Amino acid sequence: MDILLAMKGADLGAWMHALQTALPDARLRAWQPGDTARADYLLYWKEHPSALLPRDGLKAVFNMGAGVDALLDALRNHPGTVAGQVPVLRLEDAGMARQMVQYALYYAFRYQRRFYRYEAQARDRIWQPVDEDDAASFTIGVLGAGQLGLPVAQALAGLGFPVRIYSRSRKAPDGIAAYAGPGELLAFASGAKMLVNLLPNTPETQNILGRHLFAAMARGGYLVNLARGQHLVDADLLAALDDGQISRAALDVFREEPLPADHRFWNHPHIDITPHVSAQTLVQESVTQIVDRISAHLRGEPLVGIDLARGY
Ligand code: OXD
Repeated sequence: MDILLAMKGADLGAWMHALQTALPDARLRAWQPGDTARADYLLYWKEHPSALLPRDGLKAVFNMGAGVDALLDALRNHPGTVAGQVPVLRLEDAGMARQMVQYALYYAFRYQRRFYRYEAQARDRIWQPVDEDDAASFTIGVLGAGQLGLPVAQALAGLGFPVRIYSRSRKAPDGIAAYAGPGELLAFASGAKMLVNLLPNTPETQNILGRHLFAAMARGGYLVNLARGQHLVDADLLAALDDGQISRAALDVFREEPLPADHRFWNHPHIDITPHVSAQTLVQESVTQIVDRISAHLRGEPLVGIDLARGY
């Protein structure tokens, strides 16, 4: 079996070691420009789209991150790729949900308990309690009810926050209020103290984090964007922060990455920035999943890919 790794920026030594340990007989190779040779499985992440041209034996493409948008763009926009010919598989969580939960909980507490204000006060040696919100009145809206959104919503609800969830089709576990589709978006955001974005990046969801949504939230609310920079209207966030409608935002993703040195977000006193690290693809967890899927396929089970038209 030939496995081709076309994964830009990845530590290929670590991936190859984990794969070879799990599949001792597999032949592994790293993609190089011009490589159109046979491969049974392709592991792809942000590499040049020509890695996605047809090749003998190809049975599936694995997307090696949480979001499939970059892979779908490469498939659609580069002529002659294997789009529609072989399934595109996403990793089912692979340790990413756990990391997203950690990130979201950290900011929920940081904002609800106003830890950022105590940090600022401590720099000036100010000993002064500030008004905090009670968790029971700190309503959090989670946008996205997929493999990442659902566990985040459940974890927040388990800690006593009132939680709502927004998605394309209504889905939410017990105890979480579900809102579906654009017609319910403003009702979902209405009075929310914090929004956490975990939506897929599709034409319908781009620019969703904009002034109408912010205006529907409780005054002085908080925003946490863990999905894609394309979801956020940067100028609307800056205006909402200046106006006080939003108190603070935690941003892990940006329209342009790395965030350009002259971007206004960098030095904004009310924006917390992290460099797209909210959930990283963990080698061992991912390899275990890939090997399980390949083994099931070798036993004759079909490989079920994502819906390319829907975009996630
Ligand atoms: C992503 C990732 O899709 O980093 O953003 O996995």
